[in-house]
Amino acid sequence: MFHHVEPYAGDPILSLNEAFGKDPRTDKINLSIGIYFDDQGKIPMLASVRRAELKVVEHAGARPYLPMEGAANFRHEVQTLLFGANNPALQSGRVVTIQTVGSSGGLKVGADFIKRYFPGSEVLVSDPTWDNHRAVFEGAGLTVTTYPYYDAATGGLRFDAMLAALSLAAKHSVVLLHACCHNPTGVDLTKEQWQQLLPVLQERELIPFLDLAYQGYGDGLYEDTFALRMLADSGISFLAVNSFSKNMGLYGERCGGLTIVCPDAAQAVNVLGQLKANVRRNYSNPPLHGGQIVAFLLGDPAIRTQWETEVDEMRARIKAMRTQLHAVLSAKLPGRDFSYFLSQRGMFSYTGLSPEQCERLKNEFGVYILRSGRLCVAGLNSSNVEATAVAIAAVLT
Ligand code: KET
Repeated sequence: MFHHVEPYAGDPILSLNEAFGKDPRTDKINLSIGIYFDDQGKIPMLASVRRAELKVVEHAGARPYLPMEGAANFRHEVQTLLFGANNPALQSGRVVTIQTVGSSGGLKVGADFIKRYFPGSEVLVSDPTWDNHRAVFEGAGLTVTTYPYYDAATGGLRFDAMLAALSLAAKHSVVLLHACCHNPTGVDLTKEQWQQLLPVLQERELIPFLDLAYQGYGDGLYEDTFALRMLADSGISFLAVNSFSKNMGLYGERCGGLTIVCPDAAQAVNVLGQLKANVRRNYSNPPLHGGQIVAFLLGDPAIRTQWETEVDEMRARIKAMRTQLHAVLSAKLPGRDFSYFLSQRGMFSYTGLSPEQCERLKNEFGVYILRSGRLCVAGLNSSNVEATAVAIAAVLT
């Protein structure tokens, strides 16, 4: 019956992470998947999340289905986290948010929405981007192409080329943008560059689709929403997904949101209705537990403040690891420029290592980074940063 089913080649991130799990070496180092590990090499259970979860469990009762769009308190807290409580866009009723199965689920529901109402639109993603972006949009039946983004020569942004390409994009093309902490490069637009991008998006009537998977890991929980707030202020319509996998450590709970900012409240009602219909025919409604932890945490001022401090600490630890890796590598290979480790932000650095060098890192040193050269800085700690630098220096010489 299934002889025509071909083998799955695996996923470049998840399969490598699984390979790491099976590697018997005790000194192996996992810098593959985008997960934050603490200085002991463990995924932290944030104290704020633990407190919120205990409260949720204490009050837990029957487990009815959630509505298709998710829990009202979760959706409300997401909106205020993304836009600020007094944002006029929220007050006008033109912003709709649904609770999704991680931000991945939000991307898929958003992609299905685009396919249905803008069937001819192409999706433009940055070159490079998270591998799954292409997979999700193509899986929804859309055509995906790239716009210039990363400059391998400088380790920076090809901003002029990006603007030029988007200025030529067809009307109603979807432009996938990383709101902060670009994955895989760690290279972000500055505020000024976002402001320069805005008129191009408006003139071409492009549909921005923002991915905010790393809120809090760039410059701060509030600062990292700059692009969303700027677009909302401009009156432009756009989609955005956000995630609590990384900033609350709730990876396996699958807590995310899809938000669509519409021209007015009347259109927002219909957009929300179609998102609900889409959820219904995919998975009916999202799960309850993780979303309630998120909603409780964000709604409790004391626990929320504690969480904000914990996010600040995670961000600071990553920055400290960047500094250490840079220092050790610069000392070992004085002729080379490793300043990209310092300028790139978020969980990842793009090392420029070739696939062969990445293979050597894995096979000879047990250091796992993606074949693209993406290194998860959040997997470094005071016990493995030196060994990582030694291994990188070895494959570079
Ligand atoms: N968007 C981006 C840009 C992203 O890097 C991830 C996860 C997600 C969305 C999905 O997050 P979630 O809300 O958990 O569905 N990225 C890491 C893990 C993965 O590939 O699934 C990674 O790049 O390693």
